Amino acid sequence: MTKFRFSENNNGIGVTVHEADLSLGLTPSQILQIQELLNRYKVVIFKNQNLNDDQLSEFAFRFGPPFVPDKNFPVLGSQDSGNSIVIVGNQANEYSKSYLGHQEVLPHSDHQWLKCPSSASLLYALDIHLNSAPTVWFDMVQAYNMLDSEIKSIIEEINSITYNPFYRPFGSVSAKYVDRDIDIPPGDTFPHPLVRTHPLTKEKILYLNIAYELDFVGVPYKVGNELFSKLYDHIINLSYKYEHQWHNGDLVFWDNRSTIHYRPSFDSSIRRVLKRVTIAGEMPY
Ligand SMILES: O=C(O)CCC(=O)C(=O)O
Ligand SMILES: [Fe+2]
Repeated sequence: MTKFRFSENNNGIGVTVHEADLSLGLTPSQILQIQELLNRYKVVIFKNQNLNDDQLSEFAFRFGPPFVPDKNFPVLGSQDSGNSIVIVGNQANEYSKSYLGHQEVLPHSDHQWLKCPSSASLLYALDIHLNSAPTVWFDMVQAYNMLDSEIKSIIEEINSITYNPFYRPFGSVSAKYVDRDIDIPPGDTFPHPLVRTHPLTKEKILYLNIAYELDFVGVPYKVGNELFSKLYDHIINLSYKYEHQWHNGDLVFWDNRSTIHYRPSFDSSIRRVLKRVTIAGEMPY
């Protein structure tokens, strides 16, 4: 087979690839096709996969090297050093430890607080029971495009700092514009452009999470806080989203530069276990 058939979802974000058995490996033209689909649709969905850890990593690392956590800067799963596969689950089980529990996970891009945040990630559904939570991805290229030109010109010049939530008790952080005169969150910080450029598509991206503590470099608190709440409302009301209802065997590959993702809370007694593999990225520009 040379190229895969695919069908797009609504709103330009999300595409489902048909009749792919990723355990068989990929031809160069299929790898290029999937990269093109990721660039264009930002979230690429494969159904009914049956992959062991080697096959999962082999698929993922066609698209870039593994993201390796630096022990000085905590991230999800970095306690298990050396393993590039992290369990995203609500019940500890035979798959070893489990992370992220059952609580709401607010809209964020992974590792935005690091010098080099990851470029993309994959979640592979292993054990999903009825009525667990979906995952929702927001298209942050469209979030940028939909801003009015005045805001665009203001934010073009701004760098933002996302504070590492893993220095705080797990699950205790929610979106908050930081007042540096009162409290500076712990940990080293790495400012990044609030409007970043996608290295492959050259598109501009509103690079802003609405999940963690953050601020804008050199911007007075009041001005920054107002700007943040405007951008927050803008993102919350964005219609360019893709919501994925999980089934066992689903593999979802997403662009972590051009999207943020969200998960609602769900009943802790409903089992929901996925494996996540993450691909390294560059310093945003
Ligand atoms: O559980 C989910 O749906 C998403 C979790 C998440 O944010 C992640 O794996 O990066
Ligand atoms: Fe995440």
